[in-house]
Amino acid sequence: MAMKTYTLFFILLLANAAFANHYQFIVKETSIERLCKSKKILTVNGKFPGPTIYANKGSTLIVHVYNKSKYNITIHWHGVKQPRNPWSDGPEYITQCPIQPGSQFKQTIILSDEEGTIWWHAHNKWARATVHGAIIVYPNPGHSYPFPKPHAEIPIILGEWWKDSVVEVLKEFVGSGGQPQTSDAFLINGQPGDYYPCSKHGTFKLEIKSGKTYLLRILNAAMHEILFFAIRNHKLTIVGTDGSYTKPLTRDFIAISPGQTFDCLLKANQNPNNFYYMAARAYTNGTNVQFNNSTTTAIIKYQENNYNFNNSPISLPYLPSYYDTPSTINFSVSLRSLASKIHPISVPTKVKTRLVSTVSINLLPCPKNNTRSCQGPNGTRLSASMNNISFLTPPRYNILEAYYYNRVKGVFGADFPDFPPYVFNYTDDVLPLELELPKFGTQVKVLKYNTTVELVLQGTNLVTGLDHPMHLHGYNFYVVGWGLGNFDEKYDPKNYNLVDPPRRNNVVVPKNGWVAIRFRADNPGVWTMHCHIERHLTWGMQTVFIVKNGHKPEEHILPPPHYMPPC
Ligand SMILES: *[C@@H]1O[C@H](CO)[C@@H](O)[C@H](O)[C@H]1NC(C)=O
Ligand SMILES: *[C@@H]1O[C@H](CO)[C@@H](O)[C@H](O)[C@H]1NC(C)=O
Ligand SMILES: *[C@@H]1O[C@H](CO)[C@@H](O)[C@H](O)[C@H]1NC(C)=O
Ligand SMILES: *[C@@H]1O[C@H](CO)[C@@H](O)[C@H](O)[C@H]1NC(C)=O
Ligand SMILES: *[C@@H]1O[C@H](CO)[C@@H](O)[C@H](O)[C@H]1NC(C)=O
Ligand SMILES: *[C@@H]1O[C@H](CO)[C@@H](O)[C@H](O)[C@H]1NC(C)=O
Ligand SMILES: *[C@@H]1O[C@H](CO)[C@@H](O)[C@H](O)[C@H]1NC(C)=O
Ligand SMILES: *[C@@H]1O[C@H](CO)[C@@H](O)[C@H](O)[C@H]1NC(C)=O
Ligand SMILES: *[C@@H]1O[C@H](CO)[C@@H](O)[C@H](O)[C@H]1NC(C)=O
Ligand SMILES: *[C@@H]1O[C@H](CO)[C@@H](O)[C@H](O)[C@H]1NC(C)=O
Ligand SMILES: CC(=O)N[C@H]1CO[C@H](CO)[C@@H](O)[C@@H]1O
Ligand SMILES: [Cu+2]
Repeated sequence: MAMKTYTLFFILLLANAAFANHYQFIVKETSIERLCKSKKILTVNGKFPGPTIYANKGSTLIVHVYNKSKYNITIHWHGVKQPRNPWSDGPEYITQCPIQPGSQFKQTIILSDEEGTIWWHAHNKWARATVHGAIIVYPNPGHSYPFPKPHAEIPIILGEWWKDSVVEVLKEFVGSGGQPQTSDAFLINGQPGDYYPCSKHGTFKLEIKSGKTYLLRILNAAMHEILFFAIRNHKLTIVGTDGSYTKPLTRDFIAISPGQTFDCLLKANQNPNNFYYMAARAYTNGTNVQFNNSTTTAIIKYQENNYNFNNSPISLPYLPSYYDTPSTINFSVSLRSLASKIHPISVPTKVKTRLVSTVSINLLPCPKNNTRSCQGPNGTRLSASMNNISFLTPPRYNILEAYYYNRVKGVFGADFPDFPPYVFNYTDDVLPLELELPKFGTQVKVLKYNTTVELVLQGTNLVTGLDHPMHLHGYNFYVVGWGLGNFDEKYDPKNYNLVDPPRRNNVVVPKNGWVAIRFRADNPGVWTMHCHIERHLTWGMQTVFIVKNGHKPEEHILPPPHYMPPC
């Protein structure tokens, strides 16, 4: 027995030696040339997109973040559950105070059952526009993918770019009360591509070999837009999402929301003498919502191809129209968990805690002393809410430390409602204007350890119906149901998928529709849930779950690290 343990330990050591377990993240301003000009942006290690982290399933990483910029920063490990370790989760003023200029924070990233592609990004203000990168989690040593081993793996990071500094874009946005300045480009691996001025030379190029299969690890790091993504003449076979495997799903295009990831197999099975574009552009279907309608591209070249692409015509793939809601819904509801013997799932079948929350856009009346700040519809200020509460981020402390030390009163309240405070026809075409006004507050929902939660997220047509990609920290959840219109608690649960629902950390509540998610609250901590469309988050579409400790010591939040950034 002792011998066996020893051997296992030795093998683990060897296997883990393949990847670094320690990373240094230097946050600093770096000049990057895009769209004909050079601009200083916040980066990690001078890279844009930032460095990729490689790890084995279940390993623990240490990332030492040094802030050598003049801005506050925090880093979140998106899709990492961080069992019992909210201390390194990252959202500013929720689990920590920011890492201030000149200071540092050693973060511990505890991987558990995540396998596939997840990512990291800044989680304060709008810094994540340029501070983000992929995390690739490989199967445990001795295990393989539940699909044929790909010839190579390529991160495809979709992004969004402003010519102005995002700090200024955010300031102007908050000051105006209206919509943010639309972005100037979308990006594939940091590059806008051939359809933007001065960008041809930098266009990302992927070389593939006829007959081989490639694994594209696609993530959407854009700030505001759900994106359609496709490759000319090639199909994509989705095999994973948000760090969990799916049943293979083969499609001509994908729809990917900010915050989501997809692992897709690409077969090099087309005429090698052509060049092919991969391309992405926005999807949004709301009244008076502005977005940039341009297309970002990258080029696929076969190794066997001897032509010079500078004089070869390249064609774009088909992408659905900007407003094509049915296509996005069709795609996202077609996903199924792999749910195999080796990759089992455990969907809670008995629900102890039932919650329903609306997700709404709201309007605020114009303050008399600052009418310039009212560029929302009809001279109002735009806002957003869950269960009619527009979330106020604590200004001077963070919820985790306030909760853990039980010292600081008044940082948050525990009154997030279990159900919408007012029941109405949420998705009616015309709604009374008085309903558009939200309340404000820092209200959390406290959950008992190990309770089984069903949360129905109900979109509303207040101001405008829109899709909302809702992201939960600290958990993966199962998407057991969805529908258009209003959730009907009598009939809809009968159609739930409790057999192989997709396991995700970010699900789109469809425009004027709902989704039902389930999870077991077995990770004590302070975990935010919010819309991953950045302007909606800024407007307050957010809440926080506090999951209490269980009885046993191994069901408690881990002790805090020796050093947490102070406020
Ligand atoms: C979209 O981006 C392009 C290229 O930067 C720019 O020319 C155009 O004005 C933008 N469109 C909108 C609607 O902002
Ligand atoms: C994109 O937006 C611009 C500016 O609003 C508009 O002129 C153009 O027609 C739009 N293009 C498409 C393809 O919708
Ligand atoms: C936009 O959304 C509405 C539902 O709110 C839908 O009826 C309409 O078909 C969508 N537009 C398109 C072009 O799909
Ligand atoms: C969803 O899309 C697939 C692939 O395009 C198509 O075969 C299927 O009919 C669509 N399903 C619905 C319900 O529209
Ligand atoms: C406007 O008044 C509110 C409260 O009366 C105050 O908090 C705010 O600072 C004032 N804003 C300006 C621009 O004076
Ligand atoms: C809610 O509004 C929709 C759209 O106007 C309508 O079709 C539906 O019948 C309404 N539901 C109820 C229960 O009134
Ligand atoms: C939200 O709360 C505000 C303030 O109490 C109220 O005026 C509004 O009608 C409420 N809206 C909804 C949808 O509950
Ligand atoms: C959590 O609840 C499940 C089902 O009720 C139970 O089987 C399990 O033992 C519980 N786990 C703990 C640690 O309490
Ligand atoms: C703006 O005001 C008009 C007239 O009162 C109203 O019909 C419209 O719904 C309002 N728009 C919004 C987004 O509230
Ligand atoms: C940076 O964080 C500190 C600590 O919370 C805060 O006092 C300061 O105002 C922040 N700076 C900016 C520019 O937000
Ligand atoms: C200690 C440290 O890294 N300080 C840096 C903080 O940010 C300023 C502004 O960029 C730098 O000049 C300092 O070197
Ligand atoms: Cu949203």
